[in-house]
Amino acid sequence: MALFLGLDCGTQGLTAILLEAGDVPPRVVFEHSLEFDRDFPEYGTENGVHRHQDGLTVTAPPLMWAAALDRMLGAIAHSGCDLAQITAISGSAQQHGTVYLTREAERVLHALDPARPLVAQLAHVFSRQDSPVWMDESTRAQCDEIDAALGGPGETARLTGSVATERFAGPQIRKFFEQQRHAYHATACIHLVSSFLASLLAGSHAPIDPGDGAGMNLMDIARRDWSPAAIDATAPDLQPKLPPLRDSWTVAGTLAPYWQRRHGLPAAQIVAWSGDNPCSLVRTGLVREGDLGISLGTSDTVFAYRRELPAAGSASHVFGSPTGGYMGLVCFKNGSLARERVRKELGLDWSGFSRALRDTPAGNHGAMMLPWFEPEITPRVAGAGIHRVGLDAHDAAANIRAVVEAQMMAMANHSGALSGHCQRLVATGGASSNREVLQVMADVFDAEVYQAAGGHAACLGAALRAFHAHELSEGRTTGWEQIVAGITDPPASSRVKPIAAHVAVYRDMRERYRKFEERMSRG
Ligand code: XUL
Repeated sequence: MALFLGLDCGTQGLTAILLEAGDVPPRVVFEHSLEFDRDFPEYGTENGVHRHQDGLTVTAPPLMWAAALDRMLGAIAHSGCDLAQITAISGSAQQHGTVYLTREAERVLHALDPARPLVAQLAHVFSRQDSPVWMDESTRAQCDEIDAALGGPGETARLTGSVATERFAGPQIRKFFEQQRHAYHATACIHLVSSFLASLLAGSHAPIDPGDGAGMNLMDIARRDWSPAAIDATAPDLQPKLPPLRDSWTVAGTLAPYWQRRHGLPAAQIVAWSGDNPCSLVRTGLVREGDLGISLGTSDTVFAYRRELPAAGSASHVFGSPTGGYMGLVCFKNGSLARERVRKELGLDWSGFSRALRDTPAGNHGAMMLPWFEPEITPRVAGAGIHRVGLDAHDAAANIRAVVEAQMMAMANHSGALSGHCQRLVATGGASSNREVLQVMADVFDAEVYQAAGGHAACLGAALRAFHAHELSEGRTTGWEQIVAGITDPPASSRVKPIAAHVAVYRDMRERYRKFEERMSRG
């Protein structure tokens, strides 16, 4: 039975899923995760990243991602699965991060020696040892320059799907050009994390897909091709450094001889990788309009599928959907790390966290918190800061509720344009297994919430994309509804219904929260 491999390089770790699919309903047969901090301590990351002293710059070593990929394929080789059945491989990665490669990279990728670990051979391929990642907020000046060159934020959004955005690849590339001009000119190719890892697997430069490509402020969102105007506004001589943009179902090559000989894997198809949010869109079954996806991961994101190109707002983004069409997305930086911080500071385990939500009333007696443990993306808040009203910092249960209510109210308030059309919410990510959290979500959004079955949404989405691309390459035009049938439907038993009395409480409270947020984000 054919196997399809999905990989997901998230902020904090790398996950793999082998999916059996084809003549039988799709089924996960192997799953494995590596954590960067725990499994690769030599790179000295904290939650998968390096935070710099300015409080704004956040990077990660691309070599660490390569080391993880090598170890993961070794684990797959020892999984006991019938490796010969691995037919196609695709992937998902944290969005926006950029990887800068020298001219030497192409030759090295073609000639990887299976007798030596991957990282030992990548010493000379990087023109920049650190990759800025999605948590980086250090490019405000470059965003303003790009917006000004393109005719203002509204024009940048119309052209690229987003206003110039700090974490996006374009402003990051501009900063690199401005601050490390020599290294910029020594760069032959700039990849996203997704296309970089696909390139390692294929042994040659892989394309970028419109799902992840839209997170660069460089792609013309309507044409799904590079925008010469946006490229000119970003940095000189940039066009030749960008990999081609290709459909998400493009077969970029076959698994390079390095992986075949080193790990005994077959010459499987390498399908273009995409971003983690576009892959989660597939996994949550959002291949048609109607549902709103909410991912509670390192970042919290709200997203929806759109057939026609929607307008981007000042906080929302439009990406290409890897199924064709578009996806709208709003991203919040203070996601799982904020929930974790409060839980740990108050000395609770996860069952204590749930108990705190059960023991406190909807609306928290009017108490509210702005949980900006990190500078926030939505709304844009340049400096970290926790703000409380009517909330005793030592009241553990009330603080837990305050964080969850704040996150849900912020998501509901900022995703109005997306949620307006949606009938139900599909939640995914670590915290979605917590029914108390989902109850707050249902009450704040006034909508039924379902939990996507199983974890690792982006990874499974990548495996489903590998399956879809393989079908196409065999001339079978299996529709997306068929591809996701039987695996993405959230179980009916996971449904959480809104409670009318709570909905009424949050209707008022959302407005008070909006004003509180507006006041404090102005500084
Ligand atoms: C989306 C975003 C994050 C990362 C997290 O715009 O920045 O969700 O993709 O991996």
